[in-house]
Amino acid sequence: IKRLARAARDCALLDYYRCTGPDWPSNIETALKTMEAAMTDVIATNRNTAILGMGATGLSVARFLSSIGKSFVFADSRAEPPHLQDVIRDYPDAPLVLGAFDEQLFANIDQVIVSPGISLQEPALVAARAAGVTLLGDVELFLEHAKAPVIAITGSNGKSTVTTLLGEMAAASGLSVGIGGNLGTPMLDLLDDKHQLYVLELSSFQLELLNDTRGAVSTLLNISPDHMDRYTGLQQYHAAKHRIFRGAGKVVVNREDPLTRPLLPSATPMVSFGLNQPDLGSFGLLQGPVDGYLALGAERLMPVKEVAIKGTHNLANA
Ligand code: UMA
Repeated sequence: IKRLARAARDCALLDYYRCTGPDWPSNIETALKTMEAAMTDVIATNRNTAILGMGATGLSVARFLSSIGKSFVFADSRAEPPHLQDVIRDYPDAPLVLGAFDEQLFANIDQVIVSPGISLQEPALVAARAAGVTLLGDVELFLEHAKAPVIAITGSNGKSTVTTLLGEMAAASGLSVGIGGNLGTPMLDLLDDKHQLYVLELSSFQLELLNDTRGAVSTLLNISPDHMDRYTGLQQYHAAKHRIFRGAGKVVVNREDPLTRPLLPSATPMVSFGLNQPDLGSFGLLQGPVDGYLALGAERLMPVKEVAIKGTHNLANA
């Protein structure tokens, strides 16, 4: 490309306008950077925003948007959602729309923050998306504003245990850590500039709209059929779960569950865990699950007998 550009104008493609430096407004590099900045601004200030769902997530989104001075429409498909009175009290200026979602709701809306309990197959959401409305989840907002590294954990089983263990280990080592997500505390309520680390449990519902984990350490612990009322089959559930690897900076995989293996460029650092004997740089068990050791390669980390949480599956979680 560079050669082509030089042949055309005797300068690099990104300096197509000869003599303009990167600080010139007409410089293509500058324009691209500006565009990139605008595109990564998930909640663009000049866009009309709706929050769908008045559950724990919807309320956390409302608190977050209010904290950055962004107005919103609040909607829930139920006639009497559980936190309605709190919403009326705390957001007297926010238009409220209750009852089944319809296309009218999105007529003047540019972006919608969708709560995880709402299916993206809702006909009104499908139509809104087709009409160009941006659908976002709270995780996208969270990742845009989190200033500390993020560990993102999903899986069909054990994700709450692993999130809790990891969070407590980080806290015990002296880090200020925010722990939550599907586990309980909505992730936007965790945002705090003093945190040095976030450990998030993410459900398949929360992952459905995620496009970029922005360099997180991501893991998919295991996959077995779950929430099959929401998905057309295992393949769709699997696809939702695997979104956790998009843009990951490092991945941790279960070498005994091939469905968890991500399709990623080989340059992405990868660590594996399993209940079998680990290779160099991987986690596993030495000398079996009864009298053996949790190990990193050949290095014994801890006797199995000292692991307080019982059950072989918890050795994998540990
Ligand atoms: N609902 C409606 N209409 C709406 C909005 C919600 O009928 O307009 C219903 C949903 O169908 C659902 C219920 O209300 O039955 C709650 O949905 P929600 O999206 O408002 O849920 P939140 O209160 O925000 O809680 C969500 C997670 N719940 C779900 O994904 C269903 C909580 O995980 C999570 O702790 C919380 O966000 C904070 O991140 C719970 C859960 O059951 C524990 N998760 C499932 C799981 O672990 O298997 C995925």
